[in-house]
Amino acid sequence: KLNTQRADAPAPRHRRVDAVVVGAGFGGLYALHKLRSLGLEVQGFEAGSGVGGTWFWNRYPGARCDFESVEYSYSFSEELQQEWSWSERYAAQPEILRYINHVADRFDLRPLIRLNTRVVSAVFDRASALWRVTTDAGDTVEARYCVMASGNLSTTKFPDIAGRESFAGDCYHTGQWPAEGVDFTGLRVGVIGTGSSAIQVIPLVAQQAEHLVVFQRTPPYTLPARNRPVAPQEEQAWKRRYNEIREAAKRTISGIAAFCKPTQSALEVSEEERRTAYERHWGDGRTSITRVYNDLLVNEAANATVSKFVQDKVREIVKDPVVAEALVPRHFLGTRRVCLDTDYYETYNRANVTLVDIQRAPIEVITPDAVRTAEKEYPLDALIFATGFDAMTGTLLAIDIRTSDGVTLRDQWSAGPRTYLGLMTHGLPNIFFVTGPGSPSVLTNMILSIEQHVDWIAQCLADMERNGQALIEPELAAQDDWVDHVNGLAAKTLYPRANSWYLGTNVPGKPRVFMPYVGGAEAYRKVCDEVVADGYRGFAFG
Ligand code: N01
Repeated sequence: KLNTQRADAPAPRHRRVDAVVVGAGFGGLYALHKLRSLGLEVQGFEAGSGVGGTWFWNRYPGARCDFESVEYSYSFSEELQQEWSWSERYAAQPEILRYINHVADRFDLRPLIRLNTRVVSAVFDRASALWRVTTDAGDTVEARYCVMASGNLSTTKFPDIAGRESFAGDCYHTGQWPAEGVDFTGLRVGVIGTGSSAIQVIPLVAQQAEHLVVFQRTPPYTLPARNRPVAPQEEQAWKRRYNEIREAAKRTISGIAAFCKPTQSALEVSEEERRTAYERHWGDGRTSITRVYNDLLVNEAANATVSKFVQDKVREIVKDPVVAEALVPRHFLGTRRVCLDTDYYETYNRANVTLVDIQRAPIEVITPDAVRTAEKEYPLDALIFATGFDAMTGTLLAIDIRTSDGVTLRDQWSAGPRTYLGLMTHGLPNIFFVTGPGSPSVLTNMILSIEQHVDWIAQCLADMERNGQALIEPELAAQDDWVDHVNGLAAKTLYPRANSWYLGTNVPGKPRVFMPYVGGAEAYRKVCDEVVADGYRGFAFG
């Protein structure tokens, strides 16, 4: 029961525009708005039957944002942020999707978007300096610029487990959840995976299913979200301070004003002081625990203090000591995405929930009515794959992006993504990646990073139009230096020490490269601004 969320594709269209925007999630919608405001004619394409991107597809029970809504929202329009009200501290998927739809209407973006239409190729013709974009609905659109806002977590991934296709019960992927919802009442349900999606879906499915079996390979670190309704006074206070909050967010590593910018080492304070600080952050309901001290993500001994703190919490909450021990994460906290949950660990105290440690006894086969591990068979009526995405590069590489003289994105990125500033790749002129690999993107508040990238791209296009420049691409040397810088920074941290989708290790055969820029939102913005101030240093124009 995989949701493709597609209606019949509209009749094909052939036209010439100034810019194509691929994707109508947070990134694509803002790009459409911004580019249109420059006076450009823009064509948007969206594979789904509605706008929303991530929030359109990930409709599983419990899906909600793990950044507070006050920060995980657009800042580009004062009217928008004043008129919209968030009902919860961490908005759930339906509310975020309503917000995105409101934005599409409020800024009249729908006429710019072809829904139910997946871009399959983009070929740059050197002679005419135009991109020719084709879709699975048969459209061909020529454009001077392409803006890829196709998402970092938009290509779902299934595990290569023998017999997967033979399962006779209903199968779901959290990232392609049926819009009409699913009723698991009375069913024996299996969940494979224990990442951010799984920790949200598990507590809710456990409340419904007759029995839930969770197949866990790597235990995550997850902290209590402490979600709650937003009180009217709280909302008014936000709304008075919105500009201050947005500006403060820009001056942080994570792009979140509520996250402190650490100045101290974890090792220069007493154990008691550390414990008090960690308790405060555990009580706050944020993932900011990784930012309490400035060396938690670079120093093993410092990290051990915070990792142990959370590990002990797991042992305190989960009653069965064997189950608790299996749930205790072993990697350095923060090197894989830290999750926020509501009752995740508590769910394992329920009588109808079984945790299966597939690190110890791997899944051998999926049969028509069961999942069999090296130790035991688990009969199931339904199976949920919470197995993640071919992150950051998967969606871009699924599109045949090339030039007429044979430069292809797939070749350029064959050993891992290579970009200048995460924005563009050498050899491929006039095509921009919104929050692409080599930018802070998934390590930060995505909305802040999307706005920063789209603003940068829009300014760049406005400058090109004004200066009569038709082409832009990064110089090879600038790109090489940037890639070295991104890799060098990552290598100084603990991030590459854990397998994760940041490194592509969840996809067999994918090059092991740490893809996001770890230097933080503030430092990254400064570099981007300096590049512009320095006459677009590292870019060549034609
Ligand atoms: O995916 P994941 P996700 N056999 O890749 C397991 C964002 N997000 O959809 O770690 C068995 O994190 C895999 O095990 P392992 C957020 O950025 C945000 O949960 O490879 N298991 C892992 O446990 C997040 O990080 C929000 O050992 C297999 C799980 O499947 C990102 O999206 C909510 C397997 C995949 O976890 C992705 O999260 C949801 C196999 N062959 C998502 N293959 C919020 O804002 C994979 N697994 C709240």
